[in-house]
Formats: sequence, C-alpha cells, structure tokens
Amino acid sequence: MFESLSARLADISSRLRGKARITEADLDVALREIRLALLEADVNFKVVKDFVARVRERAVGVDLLHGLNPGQQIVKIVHDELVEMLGGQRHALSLGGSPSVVLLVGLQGSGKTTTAAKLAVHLRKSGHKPMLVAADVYRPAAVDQLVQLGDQVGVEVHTRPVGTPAIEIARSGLDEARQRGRDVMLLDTAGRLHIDVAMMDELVRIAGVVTPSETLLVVDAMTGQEAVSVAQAFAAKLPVTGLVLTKMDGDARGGAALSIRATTGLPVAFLGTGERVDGLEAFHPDRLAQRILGMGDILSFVERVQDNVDRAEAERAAERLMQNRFTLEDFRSQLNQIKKMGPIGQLVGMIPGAGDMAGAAQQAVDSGQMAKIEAIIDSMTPDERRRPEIIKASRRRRIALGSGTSTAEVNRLLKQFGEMQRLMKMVSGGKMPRLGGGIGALFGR
Ligand SMILES: Nc1nc2c(ncn2[C@@H]2O[C@H](COP(=O)(O)OP(=O)(O)OP(=O)(O)O)[C@@H](O)[C@H]2O)c(=O)[nH]1
Ligand SMILES: [Mg+2]
Repeated sequence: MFESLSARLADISSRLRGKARITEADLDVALREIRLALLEADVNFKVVKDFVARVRERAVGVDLLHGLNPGQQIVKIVHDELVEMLGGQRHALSLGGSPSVVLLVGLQGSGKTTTAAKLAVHLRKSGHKPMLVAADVYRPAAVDQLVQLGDQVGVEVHTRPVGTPAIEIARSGLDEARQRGRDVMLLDTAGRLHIDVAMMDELVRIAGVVTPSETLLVVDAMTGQEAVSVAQAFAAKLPVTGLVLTKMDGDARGGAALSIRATTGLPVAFLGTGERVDGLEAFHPDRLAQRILGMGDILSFVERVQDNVDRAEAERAAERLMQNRFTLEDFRSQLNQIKKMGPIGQLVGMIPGAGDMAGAAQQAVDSGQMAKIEAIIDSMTPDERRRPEIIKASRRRRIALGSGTSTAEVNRLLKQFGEMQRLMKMVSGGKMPRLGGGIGALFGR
C-alpha cells in the first residue's frame, strides 16, 4: 500500500528536514514534487490542488517560528494537512444499541461478506459479542460463504430457508441477536449497482427495519476514482456512516484511500488488506500520514503485535526504539514476538524504511539464523545484553561456546547490532537512512 507515494514523499521530506534555510525556490520545487507524487498515486486532482495550496499558505512565514528548522516545520505542515485530508480523527464505530446493527452495503464483489467476517473477529477482540446475518438472497452460495466464514472465525451466523426475503432475514436476525444477548449484529447484504432502483430501495427498507448504528459502504480500492462516484451514489440513497476500502493489498497507488474522504465527506473506517480474516486495519489518519511520510507506523505495528504478545512489553519496545535505547535484550524479545506472529512480511512493512527487511527477516527464520541469534543473546549475561560494549574477547569466546556458535558469529551479531543502533539514532534524528539495510544486515544478509 502506498509504496511509491511513500518512497517519494519520504525522500522529499528527508531532503526538506536536512535544510537549515528554505528559499521560495526550494519550497516551489518541493511542492511541485509533492503535487506530482500525489497525482501519480491517483489522488483526485482537485484534492491535490487544495492540499498544495494549503501547505503553501501555511509554509509562507514559517521562518518566523522558533524551535524546529524550516524544513522540519514544512514537513510538519505537510503531515498535518495530510492528516486533515485523510479525515483528521479516526472514525470509531458507534455501537450504542442493544444490539447495534452494522449494515454492510456495496457493489458486487467489493468484499462485503469477507469484511463482515473480519469485523466479527475485530469486534470480538475488543470485547463485543457479534453475530453475523446472511441477507444476500440473490447470489446462490452467498449464504454458504458467510456460514463457512462464520465457522472459521467461530461466530454464529443467522440464516433463513431459501426464498425468505432479505428484509425478513434482517428482522429475524435482530430478534435472534436480542434473544442470544449478542450486542452487535453484522448484516451482510447482496451486492448491487447504485443505479438499480429496486435493489437500492430494498436497502432503504432494510435500514428502516433494523435502524443501523453504522451503515458501512464497502468499496474496492483498486477501482481508484471510480470508488468515489460509487460512494457518492450510495450516500445519496442511504445514510452511509463510513467506508471500508478493501483490496488495499493489491492497490500500490492508494489514491482512493487518500482522497475519498475529501471528495465524499465520508470517513474511512477500515482498510481491507488481504483475503484472510485477519486482513483488516482500523484507519488512523495520523498514523497513515506518518507511514506515508516515511515516519513509519510504530503504533499500528504495536497494535498488531498486541494480538500476539504482551501489550506492555510491545509498547515499551516501541518506545525504546524511538528513543534509541534499544538493547540486545529488547531485540531478543522482539525476535520471540516475531516468531509468534507468523507471516511477518506484512508486519515489517510497517516499520519505517523497512522495505527490504521483510524478505531478510523471513529468510532468517527459514534458514535458522534467527535461532542462532537467539542462542547467542541467551548466552549473554543481562549486563552484557544491556551494554554490549563490555563484551571483549574472552567474553566473546564464552558466549560462542555457550551458544554453540563461533566467535566470528558472535562478532558479526555485535557489529551488526551496533550498526543498527547507529541507524536508529539517525532515524530519530530525522535523517532517514535505509533502516531496512541495517536490520537486513543483522539477519545475516
Ligand atoms: N486481496 C484482497 N481480497 C479481498 C479483500 N476483501 C475481499 N477480497 C476478495 O474479494 C472477493 C470478493 O469478496 P466478497 O467478500 O465475496 O465480496 P462481496 O462484496 O460479498 O461480493 P458479493 O456478495 O458477490 O457482492 C473474494 O475473493 C475475497 O477473498 C481484501 O481486502 N484483499
Ligand atoms: Mg457477499
């Protein structure tokens, strides 16, 4: 997601941050590059125009401020305006009812059914008791699809015999959810075209019966700016409260995700990032802006990690990473967490500048490098892990013996860890090196 835009904006912002003085010509160049980068990411041209104008307006007179250098201030402005463009606040689902109804609507094949199952998982994790309701009566096998997904995630699915109208299913689903004490009902509906009057009326009637707290329009991000017109058409008929942009994993440009809020006024609530039921991300404008600007997305990373590991520990590690007090001890616990998390490609993509780290890390797991690194760290004393600089020749020999490795391997780990710390210092100093290379090297590349 956003790879090319992110690479370009990260580059522009690192150049700006390095400047102690910014002339009007510098600003012009930077804004022109930002404009092109956004257009190439398929962001709506009017949104781009407004964005650049706002950044320019705020950037003039930036010399007057103290503290940050002008380059840093401009990057901050770009960041703030990006957050604004993405909607400012995160759209948290409003789930006040008993039960609350989340109605999922959208074009055929946009990802409604998959998203319903993903949301069930997401809601259960945050303490809700969701129930799925299969109200797609038009596509054969649609009900089976949801039943299977429900089985897979362990959430019960309300169904009715073939021939029952969708509106009836919605109504009886609500009754059942109430009886069983479920607090959220996720209502999957049939895909439909926004120009199909009869089908759109059906949705209006369903909404009338179940009065949803959230009506989420599920759109395929890969359709780019077409997603905008679909969203406008649905919102004209139904009180859409938020958007779910699916298939972000297949959308390298990300234009729809970046401009749909600004063009439709509808908040993006979630991004679909894969076919599997764990491929759902809450949409955080601030974190996304940071990710796009190459500031990384430490928070999303931490959140993701939380599902598998101790929350406090993960937060501590992220904080230490930011403050570059990251020790070999932290590194070992990160390795443990990475092992627990399974497919790590997605995760490492969220770390700043970690482009080529995914492959390296995966390779390290596959090749048994990870086990070696762990064994070496395990053979150190706590003091050595915190202050690797005290590990001189005799300690190195002891550690090699203890871990069943060689002194050369111990040397390499220490050297590479030192290198990684140096790179992290540069990241927190705003110089944006290629962190991936550093960590990749640590994994033995
Ligand atoms: N890569 C990727 N595929 C997705 C994502 N969300 C859904 N899909 C895939 O898109 C296809 C359609 O998904 P469904 O959930 O069946 O879509 P739907 O909107 O319910 O479709 P209809 O009920 O036919 O209108 C399936 O193959 C899904 O696996 C996503 O975020 N990423
Ligand atoms: Mg479906």
